Amino acid sequence: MVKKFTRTMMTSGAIAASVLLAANAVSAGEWRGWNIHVEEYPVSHGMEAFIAEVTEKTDGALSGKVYHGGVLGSQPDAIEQVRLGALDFGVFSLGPMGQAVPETNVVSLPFIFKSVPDMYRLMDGEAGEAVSAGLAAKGIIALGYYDAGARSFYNSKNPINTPDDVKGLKVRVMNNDLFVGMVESMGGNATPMAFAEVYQSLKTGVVDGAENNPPSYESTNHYEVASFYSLSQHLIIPECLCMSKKTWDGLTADQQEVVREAGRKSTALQRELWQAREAASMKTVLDAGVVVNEIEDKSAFQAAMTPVYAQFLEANPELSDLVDLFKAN
Ligand code: BDP
Repeated sequence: MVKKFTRTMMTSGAIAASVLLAANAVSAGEWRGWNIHVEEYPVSHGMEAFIAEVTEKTDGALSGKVYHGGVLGSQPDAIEQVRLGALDFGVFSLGPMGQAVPETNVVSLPFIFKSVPDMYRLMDGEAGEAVSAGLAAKGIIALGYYDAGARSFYNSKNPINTPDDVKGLKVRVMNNDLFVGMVESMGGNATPMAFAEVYQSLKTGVVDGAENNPPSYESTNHYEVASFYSLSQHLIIPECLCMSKKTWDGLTADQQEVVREAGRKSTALQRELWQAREAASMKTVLDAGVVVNEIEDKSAFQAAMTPVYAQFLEANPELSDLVDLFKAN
């Protein structure tokens, strides 16, 4: 009698599961990955390579789908969803992660890295481990730090050669008070805004400019509506191939090793693709007639942005050792 009852329960459970499957059109256990970029982008290729490797190495026991183009929502929302386990993985700029994970703010300080190779070295070493520990404490496992180059200002009004040229400009920034302070330190008006809204806002004059790396400036077509690109290179912000700790904790030790290795490989691939894409994006915008100006001596920008450090350390005194660790290397 008891046996029969159990079997009946299992059968109805299985039926319920398959109904659920059909409704979601994703197989059970298939991970969902969030990506803000278009499919043809180094981040996107890195994520696809990651999930392909995980699937192959586990003979399909683990699999997933990457949702490109931000269709699963805005970046700040997606970060929360990965923390909660509603999304399994994603690639996030550390820029908008500061709200949730204070340690990530350190890499959002202007000119904290001297160069992109320095960023690699630091993120792959002790300093990066401290950031990863901060992420883990907030429910996110960092599987690797992708390259996002250096961010520079662009706008529809005039070339920016000195901090004074930013005065009065309405500049879109990522969602983080640090970036608001950064633009205000030069007398500009900062507007935090979702990435997806920037093109229209530039076009209609809601903002005069924004700041980003060449591949994002190009792939979003922002260059069509803001054709002065000034190479201030004030921010070098890495991106994190992030997995939800909830998903991670459900894996066996062997599976975790497979995922770690796939993360390492995907990071190496993304960094390689990034270099080529940066050059290609610069060529595209130059061919389209964008006025690009180099800023040989960036010391005036560095000096103007110095108050950002003081404000940050005043609000986060416990992070001053980490700031020093990044600065000393
Ligand atoms: C791009 C980052 C992306 C950000 C975007 C932005 O790859 O994660 O959302 O900048 O400015 O470079 O919002």
